[in-house]
Amino acid sequence: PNMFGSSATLYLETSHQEKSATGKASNQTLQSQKSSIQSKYKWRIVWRNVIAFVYLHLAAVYGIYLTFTAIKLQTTLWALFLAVFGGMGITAGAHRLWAHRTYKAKWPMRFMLMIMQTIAFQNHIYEWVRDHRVHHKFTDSDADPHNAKRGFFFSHIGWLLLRKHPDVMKKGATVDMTDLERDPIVLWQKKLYILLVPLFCFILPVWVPCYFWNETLYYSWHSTLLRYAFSLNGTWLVNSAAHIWGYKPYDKNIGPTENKSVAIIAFGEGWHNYHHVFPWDYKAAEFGDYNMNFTTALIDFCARLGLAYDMKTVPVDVIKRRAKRTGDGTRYGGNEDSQS
Ligand code: ST9
Ligand code: ZN
Ligand code: ZN
Repeated sequence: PNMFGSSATLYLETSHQEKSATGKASNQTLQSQKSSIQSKYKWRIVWRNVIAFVYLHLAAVYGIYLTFTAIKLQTTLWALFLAVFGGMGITAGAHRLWAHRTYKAKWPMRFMLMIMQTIAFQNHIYEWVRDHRVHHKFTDSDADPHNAKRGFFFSHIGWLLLRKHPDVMKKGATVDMTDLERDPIVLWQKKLYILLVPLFCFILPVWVPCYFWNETLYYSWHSTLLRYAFSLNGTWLVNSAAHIWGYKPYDKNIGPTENKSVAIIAFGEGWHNYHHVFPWDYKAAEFGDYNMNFTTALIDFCARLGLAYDMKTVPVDVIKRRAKRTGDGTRYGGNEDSQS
């Protein structure tokens, strides 16, 4: 095993074995067929991304040190605000609205969510949603962009450091994206992303502390990188940790898990076993409690303002029946009526 996942190792090893095995007569046909298919996939490391992410994480660690020694408190509060604001652009916007259509939103809300999603710099909405829909359709297989079968490192960050597996493109082409192609706000962001990202993820966030409370450019820059690295890792934990550790009350046969720590860090996106079984639920969880699902609170608040509507949920008896049929028994197991 290595950091890009054991299955990738297998691909490299089989292609190597294929060469060395040509002289040997006793090579199983099935084995060599498998090898020739798998050997077509080789890692192609994208060094630009490796360098960028190494720098980002070094700067973020230094940013932690500066936060406790030099950076002004206002600057840190500003960074925290942007982490939450941008994070909600991902959870309420890219994820629950655009990727899964769990509710509908009027255009002023969609516009705000688009700006918030840009602050988070996790690719434009169209690309984010395409990767995410492909992740749901082909979960934990080679066609899943962040296939968790390839290990923690690959599903966390490794997938952003390599060219994609050919299956992602091939099978990904079957995913319908026409709804996003009809949303002018999504198309506008896609077209101008190259300008919007530097502006909303870096330039404005760095400028505000310098202008309003005389923070130094150097400190503001490192605070901004810390905020960005923090939100990225919080998001990536959904793909890594919440596909590895936790209970599977709704379907024990799939990889995604219920992970409370991730739910707290990712504003309610850690109830991932539930989410993969019922992806159309706007709560992305069985329960509506706000403390571990800040995103649901935001959507409900917007609904009260009339900005969000048509929120979809799943009837309790449907959840119960499914949990009893395929769950691991940690919820509604045995006698369903003893638990609320
Ligand atoms: C980032 C994204 O971090 C994080 C997403 C996380 C998702 C989490 C889900 C959980 C939900 C909850 C979130 C909670 C959040 C809480 C916040 C808490 C604080 N289908 O990609 P390319 C085709 S991004 C169909 O270049 P390469 C397509 O034709 C970080 N087709 O592939 C495409 O062309 P076009 C910042 C697909 O060359 C062509 O292939 N961003 C699909 O292999 C080429 O696509 C970065 O760092 C598909 N899925 O490169 C950038 N995909 O687009 C990183 C591709 O023209 N990315 N095609 O249609 C890259 O540099 C590259 O994508 C690459 C692969 C090197 C990784
Ligand atoms: Zn999802
Ligand atoms: Zn997932």
